[in-house]
Amino acid sequence: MAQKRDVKVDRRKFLAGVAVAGAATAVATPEGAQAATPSAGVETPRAPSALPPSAKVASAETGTPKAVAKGNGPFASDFMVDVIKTLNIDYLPSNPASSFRALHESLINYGGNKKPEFLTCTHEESAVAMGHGYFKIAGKPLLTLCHGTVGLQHASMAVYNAWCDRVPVIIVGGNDLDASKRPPGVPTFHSAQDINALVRDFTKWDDTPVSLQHFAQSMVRAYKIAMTPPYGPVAISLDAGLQQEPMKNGETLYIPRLVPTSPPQGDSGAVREAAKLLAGAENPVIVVDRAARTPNGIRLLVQLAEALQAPVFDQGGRMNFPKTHYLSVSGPRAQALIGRADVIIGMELSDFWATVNAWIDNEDNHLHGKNESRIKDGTKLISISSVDLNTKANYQDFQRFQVVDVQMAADAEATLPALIEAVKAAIPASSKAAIEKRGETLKKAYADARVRTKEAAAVAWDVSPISTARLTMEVWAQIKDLDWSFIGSDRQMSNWASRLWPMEKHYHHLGASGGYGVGYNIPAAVGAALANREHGRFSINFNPDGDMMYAPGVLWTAAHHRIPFLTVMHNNRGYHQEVMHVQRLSNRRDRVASLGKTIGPIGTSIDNPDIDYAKLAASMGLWSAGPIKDPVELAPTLKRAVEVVKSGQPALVDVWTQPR
Ligand SMILES: Cc1ncc(C[n+]2csc(CCOP(=O)(O)OP(=O)(O)O)c2C)c(N)n1
Ligand SMILES: [Mg+2]
Repeated sequence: MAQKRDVKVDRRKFLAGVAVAGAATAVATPEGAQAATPSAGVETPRAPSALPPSAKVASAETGTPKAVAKGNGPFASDFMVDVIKTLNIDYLPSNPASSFRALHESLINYGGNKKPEFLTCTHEESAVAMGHGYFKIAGKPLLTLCHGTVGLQHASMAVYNAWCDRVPVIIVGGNDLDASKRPPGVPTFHSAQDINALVRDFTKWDDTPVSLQHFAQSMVRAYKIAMTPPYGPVAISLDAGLQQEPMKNGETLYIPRLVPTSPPQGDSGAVREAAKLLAGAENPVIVVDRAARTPNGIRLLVQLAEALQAPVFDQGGRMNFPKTHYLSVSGPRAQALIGRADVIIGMELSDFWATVNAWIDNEDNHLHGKNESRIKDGTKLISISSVDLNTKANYQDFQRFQVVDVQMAADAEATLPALIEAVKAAIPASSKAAIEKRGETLKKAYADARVRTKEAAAVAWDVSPISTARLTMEVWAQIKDLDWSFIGSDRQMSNWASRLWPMEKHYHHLGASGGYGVGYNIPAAVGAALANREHGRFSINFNPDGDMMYAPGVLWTAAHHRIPFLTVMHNNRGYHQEVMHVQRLSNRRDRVASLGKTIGPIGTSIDNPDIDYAKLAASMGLWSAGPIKDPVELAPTLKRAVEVVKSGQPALVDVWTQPR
């Protein structure tokens, strides 16, 4: 067979270790596999479903093989593995399924289960969310194989979260496309004419390759599209037949070289206009959400902020700006500064409207909420956001419409170098003293705000269930001298970690799910911990109870694959967000919320019986402790848990907490 490929990248030789006789070549198959595959040239009718093994097959599967068998390859799915290996993807978290059995078999037997390594997942949603969390640490995507209709249906919420959070995940869905060859029964239920339709509204791109060459192009294209800002998920539907067949004699295939696409940069005229507004502003404010795509983004934001001595309000979609910097603002102080601003630049915001407008839910006589502008008349707004290039019609993740004066459909990080230069050039010498004074005022206000935050954290220090601030600081005391990475979300814990911990590096805070689809936190934490593992970082996760119960099986994945991280449960024994919603409506309607037999309004509590998360974790092989209700017990237990994690294992400590 002629094998002409113009690949220059490093990959396994397709025919390595195989005897080549004349024009006919064969790939060595695992020992004993011969009996399970039809011999070359013999037409074997396709069986309707799995057959009982023949004596020959049974002996091949259970007995000691006598000789190395010859297969009838090379196999199409081996070539697919060659393609995948050029993309430098380290892991493949997946739940196994027949629709991609050929690729699965090639990955572990032909590909040696390396780059990517198969990680066994107990739910497709967990597999995709692992890729989501992993990316935010590693800056590289993972690949997830999904089973036709049902696997992709399970995966879909995680794909949506990745879409909203602008994170690339690559999904290959197995599908038995050819109805005339499709095995009857189960595979038909799991097949569709177009499985990608399930996720098309919240993926950047999808394809259904119909040939091996098409597959090679589609995989490389998918990778490039996913990894071009704005990042996002992509899906490839992969026909089971295409994977399973031997390659055609004489087929000439190549793997396109992967060359990254550069991100879109703001138009130079718009950059100059924005710089002029910022340089001339009396009270400029910088608001960021997913602006720092890489560690360099953090450095660039510091440069811009310092050039202007402007406060930076980090909305927390990523770790954008060091919390330890005196220009970092948050909470009511950030709102007050926005109220005084004459120029506001928003970078990669998911909600510009809510940045400059307030929406008040529980006001009398405003059944649909009360809207209020947060800004002065005439405040100029500038936006740099690559998501303007990524909008689709159906899902409403683009938020309310906001009029903006200078709007760049561009990547903020890629635009920052030009913007910083333009701002420096636009600042008149006469303004330098005023800018410096602005910085001095902000420095003092920063120090005052730190004191107020610490005072607030001390409130109810000794209560049981334990205050979220106390828990946050008890954990901090145990990890502060380590190279720590906060891989969970602190949104439901009054953001105490973001308010109190000295977050500076890109792996100190990862933001949240993006689409607010609950069930993201624990699998994303496992994915992030996986990415931290090779750096020897200590991964720390706070996990809400409701989130944990969507798909706790990912704990087993962490134990099985030795992914070390510490999960501390924020176990408020309920869906507290929804407690507040039902309570709010009851208040508005002047009714007492019905509690039934629970601690919150019916339908919002997770108690009676209380879930024992330590036992749940222990059942899946994790070291665990709790439930801890007395704050005095936290320090010694957390100390032991930290030692366990340092030894390379996952651990979970269950803590009964205050609601927020
Ligand atoms: C998939 C999904 N289902 C339901 C919701 C609605 N929801 C929003 S917050 C929340 C409560 C989650 O409970 P938990 O994770 O324990 O957090 P808590 O509010 O108690 O801190 C729910 C159910 C959602 N956002 N996503
Ligand atoms: Mg809860």
